[in-house]
Amino acid sequence: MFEFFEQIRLAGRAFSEFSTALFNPTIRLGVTGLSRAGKTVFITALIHALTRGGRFPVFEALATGRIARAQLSPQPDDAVPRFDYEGHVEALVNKRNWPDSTRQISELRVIIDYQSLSGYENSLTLDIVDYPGEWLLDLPLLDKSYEAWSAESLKLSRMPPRDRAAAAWHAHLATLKPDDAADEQAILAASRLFTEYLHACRDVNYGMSLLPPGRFLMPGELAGSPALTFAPLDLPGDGLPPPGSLWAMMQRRYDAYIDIVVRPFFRDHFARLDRQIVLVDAMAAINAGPEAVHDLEGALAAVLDSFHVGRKTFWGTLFRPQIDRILLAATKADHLHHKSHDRLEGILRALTAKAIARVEGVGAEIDVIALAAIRATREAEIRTGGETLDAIIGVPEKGETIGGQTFDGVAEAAVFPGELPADTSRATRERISEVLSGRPPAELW
Ligand SMILES: Nc1nc2c(ncn2[C@@H]2O[C@H](COP(=O)(O)OP(=O)(O)OP(=O)(O)O)[C@@H](O)[C@H]2O)c(=O)[nH]1
Ligand SMILES: [Mg+2]
Repeated sequence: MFEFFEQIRLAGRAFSEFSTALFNPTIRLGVTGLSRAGKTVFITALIHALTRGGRFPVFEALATGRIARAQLSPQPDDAVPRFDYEGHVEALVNKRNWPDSTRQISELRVIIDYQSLSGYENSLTLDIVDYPGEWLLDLPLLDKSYEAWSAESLKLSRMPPRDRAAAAWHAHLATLKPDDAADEQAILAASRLFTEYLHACRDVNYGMSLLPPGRFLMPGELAGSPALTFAPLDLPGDGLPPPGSLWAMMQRRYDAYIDIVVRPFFRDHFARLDRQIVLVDAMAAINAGPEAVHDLEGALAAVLDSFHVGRKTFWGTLFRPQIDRILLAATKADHLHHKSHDRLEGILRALTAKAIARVEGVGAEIDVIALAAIRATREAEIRTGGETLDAIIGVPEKGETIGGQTFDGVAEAAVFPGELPADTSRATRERISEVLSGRPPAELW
């Protein structure tokens, strides 16, 4: 059922581009993406292909030589968990299950020996770092005050469809007076309702992506700590918080979040990366509707801005981020017929055009591709009447419902994913949303 790195045409091109000119013998490659984007599957497939001497095109262009061998090596950072490659291969290949969700940073070192065209043996040390994209969304907070963040978060939460998810939190917020004495119970309630709102936005029905602070959704060992117990307040446009007030307390905790969570991530991880792959599940947003697509566009702009922001802040000048190449990849392309891959790529390109222009202005190169790390489907042509339709056949997950039928995790389904809009080069975001919302729903054969 699963075939690692099935040669989806497009994956090759940009990858070989992406990995050329590696003069530096040690490369730190960050792989990120929002939750469920496909990070774990992608890294597992990448390492599998490398260590099994796969014909995977990534490093073919590495000095246009050939890979003699690639092997795993103990990873160098003592404080970072190892990427559980063996566990994930076991799940994917032997058990035929998708890997469990991962909620923290992890790392793996691969040493690649290759022969260059001129016949020399060379070796490249590749450190692959897997971290949640939600952490990137936090980077703009580095130079944002509590007041500015509060105002932005509130504004966003008052726009549809977020306003519906925010109703309970807004009702509580209306009872809070920023200048009143700080009250732990009120802060706890505000923080809980705000976190529930963030979770609701992330829910499948909304599919929202733009959700800082990232750790509110994946708190890890910080769950329940004061640094994660705060929420936006409806504040006056200017002024200072009275000492001992609710406002002062929220502000202090927001600052603690920056100190304890955001700055160490920037310094210890982000600023040390050389290359970055950002995986995007554009299909999920497209399926959730135009609002989710719009929101994804905002989240991607924020993600790409973090490469830009990182450089111009005080912290950026101290720990100069050195990422010079960014690859944006639309994942799970095997959910579409290969004829639509160009279009998926085009959509991702259109969604990120403005943000890309900004990042390129600071000297990082960006490329966009569509790829499938794993091919879990096959393509077929189905004749109905006089027409031949392109279909995708696969096994929907247990409990998944398509076209009103609920699947048991064994039976196959054929879907017609429909056409993605073709010409996105000149298209504006509104145009894409309009086209997408008019897309016929997937049909069950
Ligand atoms: N068809 C297909 N599905 C994929 C592919 N990659 C990922 N998926 C699906 O997407 C889900 C999430 O993939 P993961 O690799 O676990 O995603 P992640 O970004 O590591 O997710 P978190 O660890 O939860 O942040 C998987 O369980 C699969 O259902 C792919 O190449 N093809
Ligand atoms: Mg993962």
